[in-house]
Amino acid sequence: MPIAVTRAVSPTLADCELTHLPRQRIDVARAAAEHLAYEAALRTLGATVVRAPPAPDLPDAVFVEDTAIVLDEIAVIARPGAPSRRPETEAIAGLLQRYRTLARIEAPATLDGGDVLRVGRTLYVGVSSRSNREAVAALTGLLGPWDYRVVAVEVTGCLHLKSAVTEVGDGLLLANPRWVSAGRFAPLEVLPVSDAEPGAANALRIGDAVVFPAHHARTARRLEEAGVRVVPVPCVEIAKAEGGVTCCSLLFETDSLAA
Ligand code: CIR
Repeated sequence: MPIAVTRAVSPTLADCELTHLPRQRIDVARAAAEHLAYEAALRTLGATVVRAPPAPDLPDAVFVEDTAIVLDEIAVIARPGAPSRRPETEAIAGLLQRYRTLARIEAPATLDGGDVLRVGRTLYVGVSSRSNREAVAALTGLLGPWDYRVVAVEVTGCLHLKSAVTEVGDGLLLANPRWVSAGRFAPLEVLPVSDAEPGAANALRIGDAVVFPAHHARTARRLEEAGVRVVPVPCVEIAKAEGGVTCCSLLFETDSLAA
């Protein structure tokens, strides 16, 4: 049973962290509507949506992906690189402990979940403005009891590793090769985003489909030509907050009805 943990758009979203984008006016009501459409898309793909308690005073709370890495064996509570985001993790830890044993990333390590791309038993970890090499070492240590391969990947020009590359099918990645070196992922195949859509590499895979921003139509066409089923969602206001489709959920399998 796939679970998708989400968290409501905060009324303070306009005060979000921004790193690579200029601040634009964000229509928070519209962002909330986009988020509802996103949750509906997750449900149509078979996920049970479990909402974490809202955090109206935390502008970036909707981006739950950054607060944890949930694997089959364990959930690792992140230590977000932006200090303003660290208070987001406690409520998520409280929720995830119903499903998994917890471990934590501790200082001086900083890690945003958006920097962790799992492909099979490999975790690619972005070294970015949010996540550091200490986090790569910490994750390697925490996951020692299980057979994961942890691979550091340099990220430049965008916020997170998953802004630059995501998995869209078996053995198939979608990437912006300007932000990450495609060779790092060999022998996986890499489908490049359209040059006109540098921010289009962030897709959320569920089974044989990807949830994907409707405003990246050129890259959507490339995905469909590659045989990937695309489920478009509106994501314009969320994108102004430097968020995308992976950021708004924590997806994992459970056989427990703990929710
Ligand atoms: C931030 O800068 O932290 C938020 N405004 C956006 C976080 C997006 N998260 C993600 O890509 N995983």
